[in-house]
Amino acid sequence: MKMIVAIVQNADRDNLSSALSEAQVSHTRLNTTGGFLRAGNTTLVIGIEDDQVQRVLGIIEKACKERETLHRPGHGALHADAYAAPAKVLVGGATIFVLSLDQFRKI
Ligand code: 2BA
Repeated sequence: MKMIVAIVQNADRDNLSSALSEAQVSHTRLNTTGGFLRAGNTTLVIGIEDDQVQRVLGIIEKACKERETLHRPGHGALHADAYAAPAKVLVGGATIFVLSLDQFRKI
């Protein structure tokens, strides 16, 4: 059994959630905030059998796009110069952790 933790952009979360549901993949959506941009993103928690991991990673890859966003100085991690120009930052498709689980139980 594995747990996939996938951090995705809010713009992709509904498409991804629908695709996972269509594929009958149970998942939980958490509202989260990126530490660098300090903007909202979504973290999905997915408990899955080992042999389904690649299928789920494929669904995530298909639904999540890379996007350029502006990091505005004064917001987030960079506070050095309030007059500095916004910097372009590439975000996504998804940041994914695949963890081995000792147990998976529903009580
Ligand atoms: P944020 O922390 O808000 O980061 C947004 C984007 O800013 C990142 O996109 C990356 O392109 C850039 N970035 C992050 N930290 C940076 C730094 N110290 N210097 C320069 N640029 C930096 P992604 O890599 O696609 O990450 C998207 C979101 O995934 C992150 O949002 C964070 O919530 C999560 N994430 C990424 N790597 C992680 C990690 N190793 N552990 C936990 N969460 C992670």
